Amino acid sequence: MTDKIETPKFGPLTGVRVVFSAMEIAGPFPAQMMAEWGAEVIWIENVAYADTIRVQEFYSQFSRRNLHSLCLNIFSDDGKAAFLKLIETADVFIESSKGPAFSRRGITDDLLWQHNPALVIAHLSGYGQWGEDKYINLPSYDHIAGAFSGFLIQNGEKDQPIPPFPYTGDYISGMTVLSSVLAALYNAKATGKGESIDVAMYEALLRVGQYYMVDYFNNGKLYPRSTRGKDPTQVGCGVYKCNDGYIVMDLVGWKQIQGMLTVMGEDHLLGSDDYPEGIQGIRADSPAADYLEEKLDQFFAGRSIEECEALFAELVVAGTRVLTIPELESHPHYVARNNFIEWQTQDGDTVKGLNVTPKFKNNPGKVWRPMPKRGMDSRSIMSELGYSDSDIASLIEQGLLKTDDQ
Ligand code: CCQ
Repeated sequence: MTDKIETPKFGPLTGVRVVFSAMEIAGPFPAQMMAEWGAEVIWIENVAYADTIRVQEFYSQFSRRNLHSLCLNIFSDDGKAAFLKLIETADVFIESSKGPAFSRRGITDDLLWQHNPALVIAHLSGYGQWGEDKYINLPSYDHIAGAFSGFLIQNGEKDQPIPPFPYTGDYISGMTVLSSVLAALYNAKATGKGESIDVAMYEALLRVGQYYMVDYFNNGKLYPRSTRGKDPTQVGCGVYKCNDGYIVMDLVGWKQIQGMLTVMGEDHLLGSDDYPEGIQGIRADSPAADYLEEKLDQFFAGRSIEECEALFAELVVAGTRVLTIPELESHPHYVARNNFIEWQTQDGDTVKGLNVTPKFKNNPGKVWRPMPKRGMDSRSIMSELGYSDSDIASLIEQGLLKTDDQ
């Protein structure tokens, strides 16, 4: 008989079992975060082809660590029976496919709840489980969700929308799954009743894209996109070029505005009707906004990054250099907080990546296992579900189950 899978006990989610059927970034992201916080997480891969993330040599190692791999055709009769047995052992099931793909193939929420009434189900898709028929079955990736949600049109430069890389829409969608699953899990644990959550990628982005958009709904105002990395609504907020690189500043708060404008010799503007004493921010549609932005550009262009950082510290203005990736890797603050770690892959190679975030004081998360090979845990999981070695061999023979040693 094959051994059962084991997950060490650690983190705030110890004892929680999560099953997911998803690929790339958005759907796996919440599951893997939970795995780093102590949940036992089973990654179901299609037998027909692998999760496309596996072609990314290092990102796959980073984004699939701590997981168990089951490679099963869940839509065949025998595979579906095994999948439903697995669901009986789970607290959470996450899937990310084209719209209502699961219910279309007979795996409805009601069927899942017949097998496990307390199950929290999250469906992640581009456009949601219901709505206009034309949209709900369409495929979606980061850029599609960005374009459809009004998020992309707000990003980039004046004359062209530019996506906020890397793949912001995927991570925001994944974060939406993560937070909603945890809310539903809290309720399911208290009541014994599960939940089904419909996360549409475009809605996740629509939710976080409201800051400027709500003005349009209420007064018809549309903001221009950024010019050279500047906030379209506030003076003194955004990216500035020094004589040796880039800094950012968010000039917010009366003391900060007063301090900065005094150093620049522009404090004569303050105390007027347009900029009365005590203002907390300088609106980009105020009379002297363009003048001040030009003065800020000139001010920073004549100084080094170090001079600017020293000034920010002195005036208690929020600002910092724009760190390059090599700079952040060796930055003393990163080192002090142990932000990067190394671990061994299944093949014994060393890989380096981000440590677990955020930091839980009482129940810290950890990295305890590298990315599993495809189907590496198929035997153990099926054995745990009551399948004998010969049952497993038969499923493999029929091409419904894969293991890493075939
Ligand atoms: O966007 C992301 C990263 C991206 C990076 N980059 C910009 C570089 C591209 O930004 S992550 C977000 C990805 N999008 C989503 O998660 C939204 C919802 N999902 C989808 O829209 C589609 O699943 C997606 C991602 C576009 C991929 O579509 P696909 O290539 O057709 O693959 P699939 O849906 O995973 O699976 C293909 C088939 C499906 O059957 P169908 O085509 O008849 O509907 C599926 O049901 C089936 O395989 N299947 C399985 C199975 N798992 C999936 C299993 N275990 N057993 C049997 N069948």
